[in-house]
Amino acid sequence: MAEGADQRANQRRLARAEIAFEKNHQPRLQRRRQALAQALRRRFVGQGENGVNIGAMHDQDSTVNSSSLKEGIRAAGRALGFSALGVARADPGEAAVAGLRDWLATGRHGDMDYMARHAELRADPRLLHPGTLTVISAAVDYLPHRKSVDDPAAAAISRYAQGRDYHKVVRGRLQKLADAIGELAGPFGYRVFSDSAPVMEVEFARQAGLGWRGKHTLLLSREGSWRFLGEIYTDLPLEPDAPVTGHCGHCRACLDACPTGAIVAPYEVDARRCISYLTIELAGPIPEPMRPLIGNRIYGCDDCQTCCPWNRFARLGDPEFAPRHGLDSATLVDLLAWSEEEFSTRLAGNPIRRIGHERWLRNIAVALGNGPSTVDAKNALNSRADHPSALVREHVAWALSRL
Ligand code: B12
Ligand code: SF4
Ligand code: SF4
Repeated sequence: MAEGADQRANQRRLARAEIAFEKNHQPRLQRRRQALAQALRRRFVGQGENGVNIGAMHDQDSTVNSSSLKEGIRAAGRALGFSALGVARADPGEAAVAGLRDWLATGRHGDMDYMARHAELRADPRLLHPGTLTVISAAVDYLPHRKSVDDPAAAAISRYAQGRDYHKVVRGRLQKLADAIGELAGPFGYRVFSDSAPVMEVEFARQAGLGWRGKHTLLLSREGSWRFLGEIYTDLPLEPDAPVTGHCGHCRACLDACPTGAIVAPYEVDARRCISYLTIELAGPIPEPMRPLIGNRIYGCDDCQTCCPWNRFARLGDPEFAPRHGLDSATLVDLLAWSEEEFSTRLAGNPIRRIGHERWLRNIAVALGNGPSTVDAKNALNSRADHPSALVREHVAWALSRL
């Protein structure tokens, strides 16, 4: 899962605008921070148990050491349905940036050009949003209330994509959280994200104490990993939380469970082998040797999380993400029959819509080719054999050759 195509164009525009903003509006930023300092002084001096250090809030070494402001932010976060919230400095650190560079240098991002193009913005929050001192990292749970149907003729759609589009839901909530912070602290500079811009989301969540990095590279906690992440970049100099220690121990269940060997070493995913990349990010043909390994997964993959022992303790997800349109139980044959119009209307507000009807058909054809050789499956594939898209036709022919 990654920042989508529509967001990529936005990123470019925003990055240019933000850099221009940085050049032209430094004095305005300074004034805004001074106003913020005064607001904080008014609200928190004499109130906080730890006192307030706002005299030197213009650099990363100063913090508003006010537990009452942070407690206020946490309480607002809980009221808005965030399952975890923490604070990190706006600096991913050398090790994380070196990891990102190594990953890019070895080509593990595949065709996700935006990962390479925006590496500098990703590595430095102040380039993406000038004036950022702090990252407020927050999580929302999405584990569905019931298990998906386990049947090779059914479509396996990853849990995160069975309900409403998290990009909008999480960012909407973060905006409300930012409004609540404004009520507490007065005017402040900020920008909200959830998989919508070049941000090192897992690393900041780790630093903010929301959990540790599992060997599958996702953020993992004692309440599991079925969580979306989102952030507020802000010029509030809040005191960072402490990271938690990792609890993967000797376990390697996710490395062993991965159907394609995409977790090439602990904490290293080669996206080119990951089913999530192959079914969502990759625009062209799915490499033939990978197709049989995909099974009936038509959008993303959950295997490295379903096998994880910590997910036994996961909480049920937010009702916003409850499965819609039977996406937890639909058959491959039924989904292949959806017209382009049905695809667009039924999946309005769902992240799947972003891949478009052509890739949707490509993925379902591969899954049918991996499934049982039934008359229904063959008829369904034959009905798409003359599809105007060469990509769809080739995947349908491949599938028919296996049934
Ligand atoms: C690109 C991307 C993908 C790509 C690449 C995945 C990946 N592991 O990098 C693909 C398309 C494969 C993908 C898949 C999925 N994704 Co995704 N993805 C992202 C995205 C946009 C960026 C992640 C990133 O920066 N990758 C770059 C690499 C370098 O980072 P990394 O793997 O975390 O590696 C770090 C270290 O492990 C180390 N490292 C890595 N490789 C190497 C190599 C060497 C030699 C060294 C020394 C170090 C090192 O350095 C890195 C920096 O700290 C984030 C959103 C965001 N903006 O952060 C969502 C995000 C990570 N994805 C998410 C999800 C849910 C998924 C899926 C579960 C979706 C699904 N069900 O199909 C799968 C899980 C696959 C997996 N095991 O990672 C969530 C994770 C939530 C959580 N609990 O952590 C995020 C945070 C989106 C969100 N806002 O919720 N994703
Ligand atoms: S999402 Fe699936 S393919 Fe990707 S790393 Fe996890 S188990 Fe492997
Ligand atoms: S499956 Fe095991 S190794 Fe993988 S993330 Fe979970 S605890 Fe860590």
